[in-house]
Amino acid sequence: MKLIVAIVQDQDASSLVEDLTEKDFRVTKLASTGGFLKAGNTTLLSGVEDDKVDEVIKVIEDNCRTREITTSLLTVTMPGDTYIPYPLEVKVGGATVFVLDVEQYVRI
Ligand code: 2BA
Repeated sequence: MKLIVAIVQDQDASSLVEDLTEKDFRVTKLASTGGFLKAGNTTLLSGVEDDKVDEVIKVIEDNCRTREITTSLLTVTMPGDTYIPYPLEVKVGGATVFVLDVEQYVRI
């Protein structure tokens, strides 16, 4: 068995969870925050049989889009806490996916 950890954009999360559950995959949705942008994103956990991993990744691909995001990060440039915002363009990926081996899976 594998545990799929997928970090996706909030906008894509609902349709992705819907598609996964429609296909009988179990999924847990967590609210998360990206370390770089410090903006909300969604982390999904899904435990699946080894032979289903590709199918889940395909569903993720079908639902998640790459987006250009313009944001403004704050930086401290002066002693005395002067904050200067500067615009930053980043391409946020459709999804960041980790596939981990599961040692044991128990449902009680
Ligand atoms: P954030 O850390 O908020 O990153 C958002 C986007 O900012 C990233 O998109 C990337 O385009 C850019 N970015 C991140 N760190 C950067 C850096 N040091 N320099 C320049 N640009 C940077 P994605 O790569 O698609 O990542 C989207 C979200 O997925 C991330 O949000 C983070 O929450 C998660 N993530 C990505 N890679 C990860 C990893 N190796 N481990 C854990 N979480 C990861």
